[in-house]
Amino acid sequence: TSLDPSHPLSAGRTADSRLVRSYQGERQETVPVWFMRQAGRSLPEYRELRVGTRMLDACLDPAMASEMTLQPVRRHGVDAGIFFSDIVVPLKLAGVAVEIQPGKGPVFEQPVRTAADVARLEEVDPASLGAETFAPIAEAVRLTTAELGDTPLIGFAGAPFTLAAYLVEGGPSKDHIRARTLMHADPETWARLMAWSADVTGAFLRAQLLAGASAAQLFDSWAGSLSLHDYVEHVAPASARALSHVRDLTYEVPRPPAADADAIGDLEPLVRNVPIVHFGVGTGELLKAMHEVGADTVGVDYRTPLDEAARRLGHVVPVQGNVDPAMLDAPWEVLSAHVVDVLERGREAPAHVLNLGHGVPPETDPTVLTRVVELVHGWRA
Ligand code: 1CP
Repeated sequence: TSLDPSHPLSAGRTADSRLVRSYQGERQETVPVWFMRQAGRSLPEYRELRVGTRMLDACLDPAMASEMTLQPVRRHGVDAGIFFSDIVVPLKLAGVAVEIQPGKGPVFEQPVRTAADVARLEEVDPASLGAETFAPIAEAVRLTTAELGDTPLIGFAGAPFTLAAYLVEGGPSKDHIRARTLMHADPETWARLMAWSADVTGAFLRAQLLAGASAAQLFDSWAGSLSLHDYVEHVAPASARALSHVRDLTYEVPRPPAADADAIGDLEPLVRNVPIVHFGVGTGELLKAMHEVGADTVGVDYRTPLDEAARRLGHVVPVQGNVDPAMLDAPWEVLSAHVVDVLERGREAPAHVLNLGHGVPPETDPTVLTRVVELVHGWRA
C-alpha cells in the first residue's frame, strides 16, 4: 500500500533525514539521536501540562498528546519525535478496562488468564478497529507532523508478548511468570491471546503511520524474560503478525542522479518500505530472532555492547542504542566517555542511531540530555 502523497515520507520532507536513512542501513556522517521516554516526567514543561489530567486521558487528547510529543524535540534538538502515547492505548480503545496508575504503570480491572477470558476479549474483532477507533490518535499525529516539518515522527506499539505480560498479570510484574506459565500450560489459549494482541497493536501502529509517522518502533520490553526457544516458538510468530499490519506500507523517492544525465528523466522512482525498529530489554540472546520477525533495525539494551550486537546480527543490520541510563547522572567526563565508546562500537554495524539502552529515568536532569545530543551531533567517525 502506497502512503498518501502528502505523507512526510512521500512528500520528501523526511525521506532523506538522518534517522530514516540510518534505519535503512545508510550510514550518515552525523549519527542521529533520540531517547526512549524523551517525553514525560524528566521535563518540567511536561509535568506542568499534565497537572490534573490522567495519563490515558492525555494520550487521547490530540492537542495535549501532540504538544507532549513536541516538547523534547524543541528542547533537545533530537533527530525524531516519538509519539506521546502508551502501549496499552489500543487495548483501551478496544474496550479493555485499563488505567495507568501514577508511579506504577498499567493496571487492568480483569486479568486475562483462562480460555474464557480470552474468548471475552475476542468478542472485539480487531478488523473492526478502523479509522473511527483510532481517530484521536490519527488527529494527534497530524497535528504533530504539521509542526515537525523535516523532523520525522516515530510511531510505536507494544509487541504482543509485552502486552500479554500485562494482560495476564493484570499489571506490572517482575518476571511475568503467570504469562510464561500460560504459554506452556495452555499453548492454544496463549496463541489466541497473542494473535488478538498482534492484530490490535498492529492496527494502532498502522493508524500512526498512515496519519504521518515516518518510522515505527515495536517495543517488546519484557521479551528478555524468555528463552530463545520460547521466543521463537511462542512469541515471534505473533510479533511477525503485528508487523505484517505495517510491512506493506511503501513510499516513493526520486532516484539519485545518474552518471548519465540524459537518462534521469526516464527512470521510475524507487519504492521503499517504511522503516521498522524492534527493541527489547535484556534481549542479547534474541537479537537475531527479533530481526527475523520483520524489522529493519534492532534496538539494543545497555547490557550488550553494540559491536557485539552488530556481530550477532552478522554486521548487516543497523542498530539503535545503547547508552546506559544509569550514566546520565554520572559526572560529565564519565558520561561523555561512555557515549563516545557507544558511538565507536556502533561503527561495527552498517548504520547506527544513538539512543539509551532503555527509557530516560524520570529524575534525569534534562540539560544533560541536551548536552548528549550536542556531543553526538559533533562526533565524527
Ligand atoms: O503519569 C505518568 O506520567 C505516566 C508515565 C508514563 C508515560 C509518560 C507511562 C506509564 N507511559 C508513558 C508514555 C510512553 N509509554 C511513551 C511515550 C513517551 C516517550 O517515549 O517519550 C512510550 C513509548 C511508552 C511505551 C511503554 N509503556 C512501554 C515500552 C517502553 C519501555 O519503557 O519499555 C512500556 C513497557 C509501557 C508500560 C508503562 N506505561 C507507563 C509505565 C510507568 C509503564 C511501565 C510499567 C512497568 O514497569 O511495568
